[in-house]
Amino acid sequence: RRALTTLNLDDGFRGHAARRQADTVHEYHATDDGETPQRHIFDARHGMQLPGEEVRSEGDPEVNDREVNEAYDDLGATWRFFREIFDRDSIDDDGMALLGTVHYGQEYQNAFWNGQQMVFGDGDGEIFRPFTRALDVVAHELTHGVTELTAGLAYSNQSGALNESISDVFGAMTAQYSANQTAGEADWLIGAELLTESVQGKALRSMAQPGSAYDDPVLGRDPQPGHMDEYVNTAEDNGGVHINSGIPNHAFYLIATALGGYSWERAGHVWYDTLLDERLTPDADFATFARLTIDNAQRRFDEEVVSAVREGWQGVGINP
Ligand code: ASN
Ligand code: ZN
Repeated sequence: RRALTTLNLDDGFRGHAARRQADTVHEYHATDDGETPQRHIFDARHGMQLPGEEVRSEGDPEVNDREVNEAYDDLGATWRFFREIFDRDSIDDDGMALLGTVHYGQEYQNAFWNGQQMVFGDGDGEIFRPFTRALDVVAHELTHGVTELTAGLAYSNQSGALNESISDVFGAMTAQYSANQTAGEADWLIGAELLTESVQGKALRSMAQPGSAYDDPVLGRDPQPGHMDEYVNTAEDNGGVHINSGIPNHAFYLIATALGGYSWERAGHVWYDTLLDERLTPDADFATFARLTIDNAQRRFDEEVVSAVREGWQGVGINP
């Protein structure tokens, strides 16, 4: 049985190989104006050499390949979200080029950030659709780049689950921003567009109800907890980084929906301030992150926001 939230298969190996192959990317230059993204989309043509052949770059018209155009549009929407809401110009806040490879591997059922670029598989068509379908997943991968260059949260155990959760939080907010949805209107699902009709489930993960995203004969049941009482101690998946991320995911959901309005207006700023907070060290655990969100809520907002943040964490069993 393969946990859908793990979704990394033997990605440790693949990610490593991909990283070594990705040394041609330095030739792509940053934008100097901060007004547009600098996107470069590549086609791996079902191989695993990265980045592959460049098929669409910034300003080029649409091409005759759905996944290429989706990667281009979704990376653009993610860039705009970070730029317009957090005044961040790309992954490094210095106009870094956004490199995305599509049609990676054969029936590859995942997407990832390899330290230099984003990579998207096509799925197998039976369970998964191409991973460019889901804006929240594209934004999730880009956010791994932001986290790597800011807090640098270590990718195991609680700091790894925080790293994963931050990608889901900014992925969900990007999709909500793009659809102009309030916290109350949003479905808080991650990757809803990826599952085919044959799967008994709604999405890869649910921030509103972790553990409820799918229950399928092939995939098994969504293993995510939404409370510290159900924290999963496991050696798999780097200590359950895609599993226990349900806990901070649900805290963010509780806070954003309690505050109402758009999630990025208050909860999102608290999370972004915390991600950039120099006190957030690479080995931070949930409680440390939670305390910093309270402090950042205090710095930026009023007591209503501070209370909502505190109560959100208490709702998942963390007393900051
Ligand atoms: N899609 C996964 C993620 O971004 C890939 C992985 O586990 N490395 O977390
Ligand atoms: Zn991730």
